Amino acid sequence: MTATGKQDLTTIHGAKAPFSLPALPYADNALAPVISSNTLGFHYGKHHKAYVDNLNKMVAGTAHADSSLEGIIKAAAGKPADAGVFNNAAQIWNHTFYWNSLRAGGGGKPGKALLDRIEADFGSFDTMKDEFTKAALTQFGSGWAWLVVKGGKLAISKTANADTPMVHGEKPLLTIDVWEHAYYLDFQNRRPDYVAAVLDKLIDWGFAEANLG
Ligand code: MN3
Repeated sequence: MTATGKQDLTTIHGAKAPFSLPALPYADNALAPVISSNTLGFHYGKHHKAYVDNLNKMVAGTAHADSSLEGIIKAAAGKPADAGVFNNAAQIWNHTFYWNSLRAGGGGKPGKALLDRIEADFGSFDTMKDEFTKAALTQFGSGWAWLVVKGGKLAISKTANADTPMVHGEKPLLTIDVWEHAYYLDFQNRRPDYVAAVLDKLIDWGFAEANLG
């Protein structure tokens, strides 16, 4: 854990194969009732774990076996022959980042340093929140919504399936998983209710501030 109570993602993402499933940064009932322990149990214990298990099998004995997770993501991006490696590696990274983007008692507004940046780059906090929500709701099918830094400015971005900002020249600050497995047990098809509840009650602006550096 770092000074902000979050995990040291640099160490986690810089580790080499065989990869291990990083511990959750809180108990599996910490995000209830927005994200139930049942959802977290499946999402972390089955989906996230499967990406780790799959990647370990895929990279064993290959040129990727001596690379870090981030090295594999960057090396495999955009290469059709490495699509499976990219998808599993990026999903490991995205999920660890997502768990750390949330906390019990989150939501509200960021501290002054980040709030000033948001107001400068979006006009207002509410405009940024509306754009974040819109990205999360308009990502067709599976994917992710992100608050990122791109070209020195804060921006909202969305990615499909396993795709991840680092391979698009963007530095992520926060993410929301909008794959159905992230919310279906708790909200069924109501993605708007899940996204609103995450932004209002769970999103960890302190994590975003720490990532801003
Ligand atoms: Mn997921």
